[in-house]
Amino acid sequence: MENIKLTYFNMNGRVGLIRAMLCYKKIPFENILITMEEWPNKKQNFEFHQLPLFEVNNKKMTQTFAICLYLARQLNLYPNDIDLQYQVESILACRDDFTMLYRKIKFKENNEEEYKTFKDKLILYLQKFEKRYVDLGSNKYFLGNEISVVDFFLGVMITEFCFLVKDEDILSKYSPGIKKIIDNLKENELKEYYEKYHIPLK
Ligand SMILES: N[C@@H](CCC(=O)N[C@@H](CS)C(=O)NCC(=O)O)C(=O)O
Repeated sequence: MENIKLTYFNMNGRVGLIRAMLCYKKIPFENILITMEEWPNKKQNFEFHQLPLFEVNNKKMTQTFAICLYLARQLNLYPNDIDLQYQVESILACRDDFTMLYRKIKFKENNEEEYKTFKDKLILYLQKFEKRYVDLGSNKYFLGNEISVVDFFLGVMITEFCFLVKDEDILSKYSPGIKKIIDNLKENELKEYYEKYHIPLK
């Protein structure tokens, strides 16, 4: 893959894991950041009037889920086994279950009830992810001994969701196996991403 551009806002949001996969695979890319001030005038230029936009040799791609799967396949971060492919798609699809709640928690004054709804939902999902991980054999990575796009999803997006829960270490408490994967990724495969691209949250 050559001549890669990724356009998004100055946040991790939907594209943290895309930046992380490119960084891990040492694929150079232009990390184009649009400010909120610029956005209203630029919005119309983008398909569906939303970001991210991913470009490979001027071929334009939209929709985060599809971009993630395209990249995972290109970069050998996607399993061959159809049951593991189901795991990938099913885990990545969980992102959308959090979109509205995530926005409320991240950008608005916290309302206690919304915070509790977010936290309870995240705990439920962490428990379900942990169960799948155990059922899959509790290996080095989520799907087994090969790293996949799911590990980037856990190490970037789920990590950011957990960070927003300030009053409890829910990752350790409800997903100890997944926490081990994430800690290991942060020391290794995700180290450079966290140093170069991750936008620290307050
Ligand atoms: N289904 C789209 C949703 C994209 C989306 O909601 N993008 C937001 C940023 S996370 C956006 O562009 N917001 C600005 C706007 O809608 O004007 C995807 O997964 O890529």
